[in-house]
Parts: sequence; structure tokens; C-alpha cells
Amino acid sequence: MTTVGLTLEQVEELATRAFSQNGCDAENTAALVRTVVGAERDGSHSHGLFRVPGYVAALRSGKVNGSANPRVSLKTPAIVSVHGDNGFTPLAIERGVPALAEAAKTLGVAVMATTHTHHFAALWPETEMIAEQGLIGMACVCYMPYMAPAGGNKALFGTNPLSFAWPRPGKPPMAFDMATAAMAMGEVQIAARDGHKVPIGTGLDAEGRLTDDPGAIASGMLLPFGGHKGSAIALMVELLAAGAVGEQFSFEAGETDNKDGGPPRGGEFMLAISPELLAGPGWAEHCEAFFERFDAIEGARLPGARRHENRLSDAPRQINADLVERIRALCD
Ligand code: NDP
Ligand code: PYC
Repeated sequence: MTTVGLTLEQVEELATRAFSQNGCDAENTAALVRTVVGAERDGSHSHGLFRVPGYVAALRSGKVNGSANPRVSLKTPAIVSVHGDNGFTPLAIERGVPALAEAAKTLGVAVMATTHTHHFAALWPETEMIAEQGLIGMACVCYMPYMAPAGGNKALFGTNPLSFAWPRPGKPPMAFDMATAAMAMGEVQIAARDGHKVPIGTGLDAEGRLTDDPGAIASGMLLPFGGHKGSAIALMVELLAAGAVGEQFSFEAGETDNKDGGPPRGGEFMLAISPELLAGPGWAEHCEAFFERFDAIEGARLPGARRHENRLSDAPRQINADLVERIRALCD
């Protein structure tokens, strides 16, 4: 694979041009660019520049509103509702999280239901945003039918990521962010692009046979991680991110989407909890002692530690050269 080195400033400039020259207004562009730059900065390559052609396709087809003006309201004191105005999710999240955090700090727990949005990114930006307010954060979204339930050979679930972030005063939050599929579709697509096989158990071909060919899985279906256990979590994500917030299940998104390559309309479920109100003063010291025990175990590392280490580097990021050319062509 041929790569080119781009500084984060160059990533920002490239993504800004791609979005603003394809119908995204300044506020939506800035929010979207923050997720792309954050992903490249942290080494979340399947959800940074790799997603730009899909974002642009959705702007060009008119599926996504590049001038979306998300509206935040309270359904009850503990339920924040964000109507995304059919835009990409990042601006809706940035507008909604302050209200979610305020409600959780006052009431101890609050939920945010986001609807009429298009999510194509990682979820750690939103859970870290909550944890940076001293709150426990959780978020999940569904997508399009890419994954079969355990034991089945018909796609019903999205790759249904779940992210959880824990506040650590004076330190970056502990945040995990994982697809409930054995492998995120973005990683499968990158393996196909780069000519790599994937482990048996990642997915099935269109005829329902196990395969290590990522291209056959991309046109077939993924499997959940951990068999029936991952399948149950993916099921929970469908129910929270679609059923509970009142948005499309992955199979419904598969039926209504225009298949332009960009993200379908969907919702997001987010939860914020105040450890200060739940456990009381002293929670942070108690939990830091637990993290010390964790860190003392040789060979173990906290989820998110790889990203947070990457974040500290100011070296240029190595990006697939064909992708950079493809994005430049979208800016003309
Ligand atoms: P990974 O399997 O790479 O990682 C999942 C989590 O496990 C991360 O928090 C990671 O931390 C952690 N981790 C990885 N290796 C270790 C280890 N050895 N020890 C401890 N922790 C570890 O992620 P996925 O491929 O499942 O997902 C990639 C991204 O795709 C996610 O950001 C997800 O949100 C996104 N996605 C988005 C979808 C959408 O619909 N919007 C759908 C599906 C996925 P670290 O990052 O530090 O390695
Ligand atoms: O990588 O599975 C994935 C994915 C779906 C939507 C955004 N990312």
C-alpha cells in the first residue's frame, strides 16, 4: 500500500475543502472536520478520511442536509431530544451534549435521544465529550443490515457500535468503542482494499458460507463478536438506538436508504450518569485505585490507551495515497 504523510493541519484543510465545496455550510463542516481530524489524530483510520467520499456522496445525492440546524429540547427534565434536521450527526451531538450534561449533573442520570441524523463516524468523540464533564458516558447507534444474528445467515443488525467512557480527573477518560460485529465493516473494506485476508469467523459470503475473503463478506454479511453474547449486545443496540429513540432499525434503514454510499438516516442513544451523585465524594480516588490494580497486570492495557498515545504524536499521519487523490478529486 502506498501512503502519503499528512500533518493534522493538512488533514483538516483537505476535509474542510471536501465538505464545504460539496454543499456543507461552515458550522456543519467544522463539526464534521473535528471528527475526521480527531480520528486521524488518534489512529482510528477506518473512521477518518476513509469516510470522506461517503460523506460527499450523501451531500451530492441530497440525502443529507449540509445546512442542517439541529434543534435541542427537553422531553422531560431527564430526557434531552435532538432533532438533527437530516444532517450529519456531529453538529447535533455538539449542540445536545451540554444539555445532557447539565441534566445528568442535576438529576444524576439523563438520556439523549438523537433522531433525523446520519452517523458515519466513531463513537468515542461523544462519550469522551460526556466524560470530560466528570460524567459516565455511553452511546450506541445502528446502521444498515450488515450482520446476521448468531446462528443465522441473514443480515439484520448493523455493525452496531457501543462506546462507554469513564471520567478520570486530570487524565483522559477511559473509553472503549467497539463494533459488536467481529470486525467493523470499515476494517473489512480496508482489508479488501489492501489485499488482506480476515480471520475465519469474521463473516459469511452471500450464500451463508464462512470465508476469509473480506470482499465476499462485504457483499455477504458479518457475524457478531463472541457468538450469542455479541449478538445479544447488537440486539440491545438496535432496541436502544432505534426502538427507544424512535428512529429506524438497521433493516428499515436498508429499505429506505438511497444506497449512495453515505450513511442512512438513523438515531443515537446516549446516557450520562453522575458518579458524584451516585457514589458520592471519593468515587474518583476509589476508581483510580482500581485502575492502578489494572495497570499492574503485565500484558493488559486499558481500552483507548492506544488512541490516547497516538494523540500525543505530532508526526504526519500516513494516509492511503489513492484515498488522498480520490478526496482531492472531490474538491474540484
Ligand atoms: P477495535 O476492535 O479496534 O477496538 C475496540 C475497543 O477495544 C477499542 O476501545 C480499543 O481501544 C480496544 N482494544 C483494542 N485492542 C485492545 C487490547 N489489546 N487491549 C485492550 N483494549 C483493546 O474497534 P472496532 O473495529 O470494533 O471499531 C472501530 C470503530 O468503528 C469504532 O470507533 C466504532 O465506533 C466504529 N464503528 C462505527 C459504526 C457506525 O455505525 N457509526 C459501526 C461500527 C463501528 P484502542 O482504540 O485504544 O485500541
Ligand atoms: O465500520 O461498520 C463500520 C461502520 C458502519 C458505519 C460506519 N462505520
